[in-house]
Amino acid sequence: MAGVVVVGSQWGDEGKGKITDYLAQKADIVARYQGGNNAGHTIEFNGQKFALRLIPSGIFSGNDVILGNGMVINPKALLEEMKYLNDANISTDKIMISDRAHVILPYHLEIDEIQETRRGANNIGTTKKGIGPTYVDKYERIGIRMGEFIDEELFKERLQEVFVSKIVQYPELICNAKEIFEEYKEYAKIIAPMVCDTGVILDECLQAGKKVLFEGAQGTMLDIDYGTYPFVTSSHPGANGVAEGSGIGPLYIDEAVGIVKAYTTRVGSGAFPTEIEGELANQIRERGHEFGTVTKRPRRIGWFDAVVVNQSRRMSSLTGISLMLLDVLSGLKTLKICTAYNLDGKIIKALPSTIKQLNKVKPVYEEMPGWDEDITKVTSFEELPENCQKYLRRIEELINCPIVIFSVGPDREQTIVLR
Ligand code: 2SA
Ligand code: MG
Repeated sequence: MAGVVVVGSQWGDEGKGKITDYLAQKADIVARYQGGNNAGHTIEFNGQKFALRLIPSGIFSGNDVILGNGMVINPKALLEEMKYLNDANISTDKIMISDRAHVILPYHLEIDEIQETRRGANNIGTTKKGIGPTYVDKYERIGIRMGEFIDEELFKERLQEVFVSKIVQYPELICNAKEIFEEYKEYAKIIAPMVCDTGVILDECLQAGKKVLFEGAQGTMLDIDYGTYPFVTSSHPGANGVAEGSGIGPLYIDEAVGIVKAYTTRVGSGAFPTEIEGELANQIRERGHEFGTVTKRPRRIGWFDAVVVNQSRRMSSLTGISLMLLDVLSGLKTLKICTAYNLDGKIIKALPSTIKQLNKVKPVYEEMPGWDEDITKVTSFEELPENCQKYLRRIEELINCPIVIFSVGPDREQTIVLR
């Protein structure tokens, strides 16, 4: 192994934090390559629960951790998260931040809010962390990158220049450049020693045969190109985003583990073909604690959608699946799996590109009998009830990818590694 990537393979919140934490123990370095503090990775061990937004989960294993160039980083949120970890006696000395990562500033947060309001009923349901507006600046080529941010003079200059154009576009902005500068130049001083060319560091590690774990955030259905556009985030959460967002080439990636729930969830707006509502959805939501880590929003619930996961396998060249929250399904009489979509009478096996079509598709379901047993103490595949084993085997067949890990509870001990 050289490079391994952990990929959210539905709409995010699949339980990546837990698997990253597990795999991080075998890696030398852990890197994030996209997104920002819109992520919410929950890790539980020794009866303690941590929620990370920006810092890679490898921080708990004492790994070197990298915030890659493909990320958008809110300096204030980063320092808060470091303090949160330090207060729990977890060292943050090994954080490295790409000099090319883009900086989220207060106007990005305000603009995120303003845009969502302007969208009205068609709002995306963003996390309002300024993610989209910061990526817009990146591609408009006016963004402020970490390398500039930590150069006080340059930061001041760039900020003034950018702010002038922002205030024209968004006259309702409350923040102002002077105050932002005064506050953020202090953050820059603390962050400066962590900023470097992280692509070079990753390359050196990989060349030396060290193990790098790439930690994806969100999920492939939120990919800016291949997700349920425009109800997506502004980055590439899959393995397809690793090279772009970390400064190394794609051939370093040897394994891509897709993290998948045994059912499906989504937060925010947008099409969700296998969505279920009512009592059953409530039951799964409560049992699976399906509420956003960052925003506490109740997540929408649906059946397992093989079309979605199959697309994720394709986009990320998944080599294995980690099936999460399997225990949540115990006690359901019948389980449904979506094997294809029916679009105007035509059976399709890939997601259509427009929301209009996506809103029209009808899932084609296959039904399987459920199981009643409590499986939270299971330690092997063989101990799973027969119907549960069949459910796993069927999923593997449908997505043409082996299940390499399954999980039956939040603790490190409840992760069963198959191969
Ligand atoms: P944004 O803020 O621009 O990235 O939002 C755009 C869409 O992407 C979705 N999105 C997410 N979906 C699931 N989980 C996410 N992270 C947090 C978590 C979410 C939370 O892990 O729990 O706390 O609510 C995440 N981040 C972005 C978002 O819902 C929009 O649909
Ligand atoms: Mg999450």
